[in-house]
Amino acid sequence: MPNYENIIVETPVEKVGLVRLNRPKALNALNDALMSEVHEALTGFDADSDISCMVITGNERAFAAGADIKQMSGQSHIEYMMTRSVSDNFNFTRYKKPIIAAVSGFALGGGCEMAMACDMIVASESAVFGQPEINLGILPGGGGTQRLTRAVGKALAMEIMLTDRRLSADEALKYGLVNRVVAPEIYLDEAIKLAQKVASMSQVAIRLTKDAINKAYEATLAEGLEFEKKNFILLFGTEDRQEGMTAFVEKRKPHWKNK
Ligand code: DAK
Repeated sequence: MPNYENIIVETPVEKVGLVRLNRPKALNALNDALMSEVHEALTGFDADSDISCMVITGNERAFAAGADIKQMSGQSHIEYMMTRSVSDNFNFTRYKKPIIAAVSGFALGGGCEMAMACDMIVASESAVFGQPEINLGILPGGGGTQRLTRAVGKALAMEIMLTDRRLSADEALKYGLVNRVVAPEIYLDEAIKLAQKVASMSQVAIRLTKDAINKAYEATLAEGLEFEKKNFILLFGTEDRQEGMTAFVEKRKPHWKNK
C-alpha cells in the first residue's frame, strides 16, 4: 500500500476498500495532493480483484468543506486551467466498482460534489450539504450545477447554489440526495454494511447494472433502454445468471463465480 499523506486507506472488511480523507485541521479541504491520492487509491481498489465495493469517508466533523480555498486563492485562471481538467476531478464513473460516500458533518462545495459523484450516500444525522461557492464569487466547478440539479430538481438547486442554502441530513433524504440517514456513531459502519451487501452480489451483474443506471444521466430514454437491453442480454450469457436462477428454483443461496 503506498504511503499517503492526505488520506488513509484500509480494508475494514473483506471485499470493501475504504478511503478516509485525512486533513482534519483543514476540514478535509480538497487540495490537489489529496485529490491525486484519492484517485490513486480508488484506481488501486478498482484494479484489485479482492475488492468489490469502495467507501469514501471523512471524519465526524467534516466529510470535506470543499476545494482548498487557500490553495485556489493564489492561482491565476490560466494556471488553474493548465493544472487540472475541469471535468476530471469528480468523474467517478471512470471506476468500474460502486463507490459509497459515508458523510458526516460538512459536505460543502467540492465535498458535496465528491459525495454526489459517488453511487450512493449514507449520511450521519449531523451531515450538512451545500454549495457555498457563490460566496466566493465562483460557481460549483466539480459537477454541482449538474448533479445537484438532477438529484433535487431545479427550484431547490437554484436556491442552494444562488443563496448558499444548506441542506440538513433529513432534508437531503427528503429531496433524494442521500440513501439513508443514521446516527453519527454508526454512519460509517452502515456504509460499510451497504458496501458488503453490494459485494455479496454477482460482480458481473453489479458492473453492468451500475453502467446502465449511469447511462440514464447521459442518454435519451430510447438510447438508455437500448443500452439496458444489451446489458441484460450480455448478463443472460453468464454463468452467474444460470446459477442465480438455478439457486432460486432449488431454494438455496447462489454461489457467484463472477463469470
Ligand atoms: N479550504 C481551505 N481551508 C478550509 C476550508 C476550505 N474549503 N474550509 C475550512 N478550512 C479551514 C479553515 O480555514 C480553518 O483553518 P485555520 O484557520 O484554523 O487554519 C479550519 O479549516 C477550520 O475551519 P473554521 O475555523 O472556518 O471552522 P468553522 O466550524 O468555524 O466553519 C465552515 C466551518 C465549513 C462553515 C467554514 O470553514 C467554511 O465556510 N469553509 C469554506 C466552505 C466553502 O466555501 N467551500 C467551498 C469551497 S470552493 C473544480 C472542482 C471543485 C471545485 C472547483 C472546481 N474543478 C474540477 C474545476 C470546488 C470548489 C469549492 O469547493
